[in-house]
Amino acid sequence: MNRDAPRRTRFAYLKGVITRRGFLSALPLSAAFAARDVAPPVPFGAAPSERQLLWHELETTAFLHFGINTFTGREWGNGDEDPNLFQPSAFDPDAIVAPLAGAGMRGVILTCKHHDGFCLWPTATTDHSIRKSSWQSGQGDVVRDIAAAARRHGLGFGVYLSPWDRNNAQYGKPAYIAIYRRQLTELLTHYGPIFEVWHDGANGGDGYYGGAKEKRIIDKRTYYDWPETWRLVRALQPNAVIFSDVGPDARWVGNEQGVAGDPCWAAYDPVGADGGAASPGDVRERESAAGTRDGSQWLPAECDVSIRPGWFWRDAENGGVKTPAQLIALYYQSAGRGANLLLNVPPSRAGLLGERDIASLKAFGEYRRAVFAKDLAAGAKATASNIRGNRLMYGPANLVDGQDDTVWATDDEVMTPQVILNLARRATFNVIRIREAIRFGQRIDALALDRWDSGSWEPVASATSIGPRRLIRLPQPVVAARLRLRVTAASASPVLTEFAVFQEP
Ligand code: FUL
Repeated sequence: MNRDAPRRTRFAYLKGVITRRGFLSALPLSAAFAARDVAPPVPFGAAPSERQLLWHELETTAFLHFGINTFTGREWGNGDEDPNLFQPSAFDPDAIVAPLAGAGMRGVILTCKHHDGFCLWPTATTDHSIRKSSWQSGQGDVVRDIAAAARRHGLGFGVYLSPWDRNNAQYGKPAYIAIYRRQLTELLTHYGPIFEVWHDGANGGDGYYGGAKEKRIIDKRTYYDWPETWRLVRALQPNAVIFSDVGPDARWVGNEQGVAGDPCWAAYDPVGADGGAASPGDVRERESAAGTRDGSQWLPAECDVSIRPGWFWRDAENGGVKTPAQLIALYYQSAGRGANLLLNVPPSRAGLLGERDIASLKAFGEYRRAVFAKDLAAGAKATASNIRGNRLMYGPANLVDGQDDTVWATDDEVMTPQVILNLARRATFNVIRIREAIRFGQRIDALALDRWDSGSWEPVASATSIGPRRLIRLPQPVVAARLRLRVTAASASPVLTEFAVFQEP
């Protein structure tokens, strides 16, 4: 999986050698010479592909559950709906996407087809689609419109295509797999770059199935021949991250509450419910939240959760929209543990987001901008117990330079180093952000933080897994003139890119 990804120069750590050459040449010749001999750290364990590195940077993304269920009030449509029920009266893709962008979402995934089989684009594969609705004279294409709006607002666009199809007469037979792949091909070739392809684990059961109205159970391990479908995705959209219960790029976190495990390891070796091979829809969910410390695959967690009680819009649930405080708490429990948050905000029958949903998104976005705009440790004077090869390019100043492509690294045998930040001015803070340079794998097992304000070190917090991002939200603000980060356990010499502190308003 890591081999076929294109190289991304922006993450080339050796770039530092070039950009800092002017600085290095000001050093005594011996130091500059010694520097040249230091090899970068060797990645530890499973490490992310280029497409996964890009995906980690998204941090928070949005889900849009929209379709025939929006008009029937159901969570799982049976597949026997009249397509003409799909009549969003004031559909406005920009009005849907703009509040998501305002909340800091960097991608949006649309339910192009849910379990009912109703397609939101004019597919050639079935009549159970938007083409059979009189809406926009049968010319409507919600996939096209949301994809275009996402691009206008700077968000990536992703597709959810339910493997289970309760409408299709062929479901359960080999012919349906060919149809599913044709649908995927349409989605991956007509709508520009796709950042994520989402395969649901809910598979097989009662349905309409072209009028057969029966129960169809499939073998989750063999029926879909997932490896072949994923080869198709790779061929059509090489940069798209493929999500399912078992990856191959991102894993379901194992719950629909949006909460990652603590710890939450990016690596994961999924096991089927019966202890055998795992597949989408057949995984020991309780193990998905934490992942596998020494797992063989980089399969980071994605935390899906709805802003409303249900995945689809229902007027009766307007009172259950999550508050800004709830969204903020979820952010710390998902993105703050190194996972990505996938927040569902379902459009209404009007084809718009609800007022309360928009208000919560707005406040969530304002919170994020207010808190994370100012790193109070930026520019602090940093000293470390060890620096890899005594090289400036691996020095602790890289933790507070605001750049994600510079690192503090230690010599290979130094597993539990510490770094001290002398803050430019005494700071009051209650949020801490630490990032590992995950290109080198997830190396740290535990760390502790201390503060110095009046003559002694005092413990502030501790954490286990770090990965792409660890946020610690203290119950009360604390004051510090100096900060100390102690790596207390590691599986390989630490490579960190950020140590930042912030103050909630
Ligand atoms: C589940 C589905 O069954 C729900 O309807 C929803 O789409 C959720 C995101 O995934 O497995």
